[in-house]
Amino acid sequence: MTRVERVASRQTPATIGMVHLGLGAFHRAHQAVYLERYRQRSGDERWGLCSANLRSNLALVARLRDADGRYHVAEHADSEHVVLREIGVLREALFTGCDDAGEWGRDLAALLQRMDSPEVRIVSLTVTEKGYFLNPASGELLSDDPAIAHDIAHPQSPHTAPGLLVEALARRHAGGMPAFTVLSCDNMPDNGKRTRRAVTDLARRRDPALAEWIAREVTFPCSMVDRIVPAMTDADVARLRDLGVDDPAAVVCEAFSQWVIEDDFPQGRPDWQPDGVQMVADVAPFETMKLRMLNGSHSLLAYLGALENIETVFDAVRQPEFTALLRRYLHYEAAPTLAMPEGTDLDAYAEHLLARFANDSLRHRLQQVAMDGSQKLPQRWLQGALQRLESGGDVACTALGVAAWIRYTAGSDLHGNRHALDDPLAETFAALHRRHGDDAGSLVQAFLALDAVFPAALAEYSCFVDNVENAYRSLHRQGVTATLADIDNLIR
Ligand code: NAI
Ligand code: CS2
Repeated sequence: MTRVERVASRQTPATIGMVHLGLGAFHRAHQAVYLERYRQRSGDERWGLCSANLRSNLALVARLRDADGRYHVAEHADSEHVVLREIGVLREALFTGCDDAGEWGRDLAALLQRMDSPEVRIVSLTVTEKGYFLNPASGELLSDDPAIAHDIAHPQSPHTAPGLLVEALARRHAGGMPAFTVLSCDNMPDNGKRTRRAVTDLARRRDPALAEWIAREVTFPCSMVDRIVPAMTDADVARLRDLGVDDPAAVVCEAFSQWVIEDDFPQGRPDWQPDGVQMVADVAPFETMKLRMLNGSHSLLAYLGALENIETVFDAVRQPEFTALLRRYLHYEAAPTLAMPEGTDLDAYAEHLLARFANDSLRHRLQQVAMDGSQKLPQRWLQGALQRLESGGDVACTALGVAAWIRYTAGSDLHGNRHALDDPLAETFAALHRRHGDDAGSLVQAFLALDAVFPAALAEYSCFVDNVENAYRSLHRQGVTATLADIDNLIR
């Protein structure tokens, strides 16, 4: 019997003080929840939300509008305990993407007007790692990407998040308004610095004086964000209905939540520390820890599990070989690369991660985690692996992970089941698989030469290259489970 705790939301409308770009599941289960809890506790109604989708899911925006922005978050500690939280802090839901008629920007004017209002002091983002249009390895703006090229040519009707930020800041600058703070909430290393890079590089192409003003006046604090929020499935919607919540805009997530933010908000911010937000001077240790340990483990499960047609994170960690691999990766490959503040217990953090992955109420599909590998793996595996190799350590688990990822990009599992490949570099990968076919040696070399993904120095470690090749052949020869059992024989 599931024990349900219901938390209602107050009716009073809030003033919109924060605009969010990327009205996805994570935003609704993380930033919006912290703002709702802050509002409930403090009574401060100045931090209502206007949230916009720039790309997908017009239907969600319509549903939220029909519900006056109200929706529910089901926070599961496990399948026996759930907190059903009503969210009322979302005051405005907008869509600026391309609609079914092929029209872009239906709410663009409304969004830019909202971002130009003096009450708005923070603009946050969850637009996925690829939504910043930066080269994942070098961090440079992808100025030849068609979407960025569009925004360079049509700066007043932007399609991208960087384009939108530049246009909104240009209007505030022209109107003599103070800037707003830009807060990235995506899983990227130095996410604030990278967002600053994307915005100032794009602004410089438009007007160097504007770029200077942005560099001087706009802050881009970094943040570490953490809460597992799987994409909703029909089974999740039905489960909520059984709990008395009929809400097509609802989200399901784990009970755990963390938000560590660099405290750099000259225009002000909510005093949300009592609601669980950690304000710090330096986010980098927390960010790197989470990206390498949690997200690095997720990606290991995603590619190795998907090759065996395993569906969810929960299904994968129930297999002892996978949990053994994660323990080895966490304790001997990821943790040794981290420099944490005094008193941080990485062993306890690792064990807590395994417990979170074993949450039986979350159907977190491996295919969702496997998405956008080219954008995710540099910060999850590759920078840490290089550091480890430079200090003479071995990276057996990472080498196996890279081999599994390369095989995953062929678009099928080891049993011939096809899967969609959702990645900005999907065509590049398809061409490499066509060119190199079953020649594991040249295929692996070709992938490791992709400088948009792999640091060039990694391929100079012949032991790493050999280990990836050996693992790739072993996956083909004997499958995932046997390869996991045989990992020590594969590694030189
Ligand atoms: P989602 O699929 O529910 O939403 C993705 C959002 O990104 C949508 O609003 C979509 O319109 C937008 N988007 C995608 N590509 C874009 C682009 N090129 N330009 C502008 N907008 C774009 O995914 P979800 O779960 O909300 O995750 C989004 C991001 O949040 C992740 O990529 C990650 O960086 C971060 N995150 C997610 C967590 C999770 O467990 N779901 C946890 C921690 C961080
Ligand atoms: C996941 C993350 O889809 C993915 O890539 O690894 O979204 C993960 O669930 C979160 O970062 C957890 O905070």
